Amino acid sequence: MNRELTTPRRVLVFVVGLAAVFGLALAAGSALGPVDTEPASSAHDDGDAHDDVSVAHDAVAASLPGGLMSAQDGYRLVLADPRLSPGRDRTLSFTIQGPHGAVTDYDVEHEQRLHLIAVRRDFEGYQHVHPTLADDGTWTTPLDLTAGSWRVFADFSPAGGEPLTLGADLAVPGSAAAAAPQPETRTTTVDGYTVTVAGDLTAGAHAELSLTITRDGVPVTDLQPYLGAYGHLVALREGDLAYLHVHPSGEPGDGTTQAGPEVDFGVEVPSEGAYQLYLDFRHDGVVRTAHLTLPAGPGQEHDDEHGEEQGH
Ligand SMILES: [Cu+2]
Repeated sequence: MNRELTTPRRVLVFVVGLAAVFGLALAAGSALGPVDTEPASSAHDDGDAHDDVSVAHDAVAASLPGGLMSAQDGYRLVLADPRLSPGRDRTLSFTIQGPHGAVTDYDVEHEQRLHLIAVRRDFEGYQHVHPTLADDGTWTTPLDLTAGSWRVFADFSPAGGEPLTLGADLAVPGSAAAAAPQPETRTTTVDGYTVTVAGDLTAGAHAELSLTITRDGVPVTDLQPYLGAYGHLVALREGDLAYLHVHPSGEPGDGTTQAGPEVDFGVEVPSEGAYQLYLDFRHDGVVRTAHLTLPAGPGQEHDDEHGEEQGH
């Protein structure tokens, strides 16, 4: 499953779409108009200027990295309370508002109907949890929160719809020292497990990252599947927390994918900059998260006429 990967063509669409939006938005006198929350299908009836803007908005929305917007394609992430007290097991409650009110039907993706990522904006806190859905469409989950500015991401597919990642800010009051994001970090240790990443990120180009897991210097070769894979990798861009959820190149039980010590990912980041990487992996029945940081170097020029889409 590589649905989260951005292909070179999508990057192109992003650039072209952005140019279209800026051009048209200038003409319309507003570069920051309201987010278009109409379903994409409503934007195709005729060709007047407003619809051109809507189409351009949709093109941009479809090709932006996930998580930058709280509303997209007619769906909106609404937190019951955008402020929560610091502490353990604080209850986050939210709905996904759709064209017909709170969404109650979801497609299962990676064994869950909705994945929620919570991260403090200085990358000092990170949780990947699976909230519980009530009949009325209210999701709830406990989170361990420290004082600071948090971002939560809901990664889901409304039943029969396209996958979406919506993001919302969550304030946790209290005195918090905002940490500087960790610099390039290619190896880290969590609970006695050492995780090392090989490979380099390049803006707008497919990259292969190989993450190796050892414990006490011994390669771990009996990773356990977690949500249908030997690892889940979330990449967050520094500066705006653009969200990329990446899955390994192979699946458990496919006959070729080994249960460690290496987990390989194909990933394409949309721009230069630093990316904070969080790898979830499961061993001895416990899911652990390793936090790594990689810079992304400049990419090659893309040619609109001759660009070829890479298959994944
Ligand atoms: Cu999940």
